[in-house]
Amino acid sequence: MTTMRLYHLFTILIFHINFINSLIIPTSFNHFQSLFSYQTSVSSFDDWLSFEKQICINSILGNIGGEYSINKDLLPGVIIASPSTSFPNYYYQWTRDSAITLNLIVDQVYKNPKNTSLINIIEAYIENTMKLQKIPNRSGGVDDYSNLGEPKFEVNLSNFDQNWGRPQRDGPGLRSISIMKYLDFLSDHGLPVTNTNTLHNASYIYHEVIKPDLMYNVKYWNSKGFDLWEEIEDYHFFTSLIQLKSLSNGLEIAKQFNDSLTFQSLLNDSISNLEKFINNDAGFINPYKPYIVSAPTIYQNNKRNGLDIATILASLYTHELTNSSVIIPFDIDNGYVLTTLSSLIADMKIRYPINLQDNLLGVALGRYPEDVYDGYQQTEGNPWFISTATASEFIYRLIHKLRINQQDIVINNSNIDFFKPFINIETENSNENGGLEDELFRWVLEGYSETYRSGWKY
Ligand SMILES: *[C@@H]1O[C@H](CO)[C@@H](O)[C@H](O)[C@H]1NC(C)=O
Ligand SMILES: *[C@@H]1O[C@H](CO)[C@@H](O)[C@H](O)[C@H]1NC(C)=O
Ligand SMILES: *[C@@H]1O[C@H](CO)[C@@H](O)[C@H](O)[C@H]1NC(C)=O
Ligand SMILES: *[C@@H]1O[C@H](CO)[C@@H](O)[C@H](O)[C@H]1NC(C)=O
Ligand SMILES: *[C@@H]1O[C@H](CO)[C@@H](O)[C@H](O)[C@H]1NC(C)=O
Ligand SMILES: *[C@@H]1O[C@H](CO)[C@@H](O)[C@H](O)[C@H]1NC(C)=O
Ligand SMILES: *[C@@H]1O[C@H](CO)[C@@H](O)[C@H](O)[C@H]1NC(C)=O
Ligand SMILES: CC(=O)N[C@H]1CO[C@H](CO)[C@@H](O)[C@@H]1O
Repeated sequence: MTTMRLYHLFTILIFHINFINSLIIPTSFNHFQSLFSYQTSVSSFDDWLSFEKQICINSILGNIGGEYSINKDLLPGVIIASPSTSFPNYYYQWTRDSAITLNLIVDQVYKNPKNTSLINIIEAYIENTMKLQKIPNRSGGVDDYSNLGEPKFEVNLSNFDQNWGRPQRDGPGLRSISIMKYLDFLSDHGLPVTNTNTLHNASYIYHEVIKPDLMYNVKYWNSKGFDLWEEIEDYHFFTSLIQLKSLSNGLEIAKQFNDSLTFQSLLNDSISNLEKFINNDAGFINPYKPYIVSAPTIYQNNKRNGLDIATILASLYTHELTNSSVIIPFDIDNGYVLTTLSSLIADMKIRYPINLQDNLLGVALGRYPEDVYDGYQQTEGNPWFISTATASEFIYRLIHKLRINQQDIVINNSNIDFFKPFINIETENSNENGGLEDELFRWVLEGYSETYRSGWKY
């Protein structure tokens, strides 16, 4: 492989990122400003980025009860999906959305540990969680923890009593991941709990709020439930990976709080069983598919081909930017994960009319190929910001991971579908061993090589 060819790879990777971004970032800042009537002097991408970041954070905080809420009636710590109350009515708190949002707020406090406004919001959310965890609902009762699979609540902290796709078994995992991160934050900064009246101390939060969610994962990791899009009942790669992350972080925190060895080994056993389930038994890995099959029973019933942006979301969400002592499989550089993204792109490039224009700068992605939800009702599927932005974040994170670790780039049969558009593999491989069907295709760019390092100059 020549240096030229390598530049080609990086150039196209970077172009690809820009192309994806051109779909989510307005190409003209002026247009953007007039659209939202913000008066600023945005002059460069970096300026735009910090400007946009604050807008995003403020918009998120506007949807959370507390100091920054746009609706002052909203109870502190209640996170609404949207202020929209009709067409569609999203004025509810979803367990999953709230937990993921809270995770981001905890990241903000990590950057600004003295921000008591944000700390109050986080602790109010934990208090609300503690209340909701104690109420039986249509997902089940309190004694066997089954109520914790409830996906959605009214904003006044009462049950949502109408029909819904329930239970959704990723909720307790997502919620505990975020609250454990907050306890890590307190411990890293040597800070006490602020709201000692109801939350007392970190140990109390661990025992009263986190542990029930861990118990839920211990009991139900092997049960089917509804997916993150709230449509199908099955095992779900997203849900399983979230549960594994929650249990693994849970074991670490159980040790920190000197919990019983019995409980630690209960977690430990669930972790190894769930890991085996994810790698082998669930059917996420299928000998006939190069990508991860998101919901294996639905796939076996020929209802779906198994591709879903939820797989990419799962990989991103369970693998942090920083080193973690907890190792979760299917990191962003895993061949199955990479091939899931390239297969989604290959499908949606020709599926959605917006991607069929001339001079297309990128591929706008939807949730999954068979999707018929238009955002309000079932007509036809379409690309979504959440999916397209996820692909973009994924590629940034992949490059970041390779680069900071100076990690070898190994292109082989496990990930060749992902890399194929970026390099001229056919030419490369047209020597004595033949084409892409070659069973032992393997090409390595070593992380310490000059070619590798000079490639990052883009
Ligand atoms: C706390 O964070 C919010 C959101 O980023 C910000 O608007 C506010 O100014 C911060 N407060 C302090 C005291 O830093
Ligand atoms: C909470 O809100 C729901 C939906 O608006 C309403 O039906 C219920 O009566 C309220 N509960 C309380 C305790 O206010
Ligand atoms: C935490 O608070 C609980 C409830 O007030 C109390 O029983 C417990 O001793 C406290 N634990 C620590 C480590 O302070
Ligand atoms: C756990 O036990 C260790 C060793 O006995 C002790 O240093 C530590 O403070 C304990 N942690 C908690 C949260 O009680
Ligand atoms: C945890 O599980 C692993 C794998 O099953 C096992 O090797 C290890 O001994 C277990 N550790 C504890 C503390 O139970
Ligand atoms: C992450 O771990 C690797 C391997 O253990 C180490 O070389 C690297 O310095 C660590 N990075 C950070 C940011 O801690
Ligand atoms: C491809 O390379 C990766 C990373 O070295 C390895 O984990 C994987 O097993 C390889 N796949 C094949 C089919 O050899
Ligand atoms: C199984 C169970 O306990 N269901 C409860 C769920 O919540 C409603 C009220 O919102 C109760 O009436 C049910 O008994």
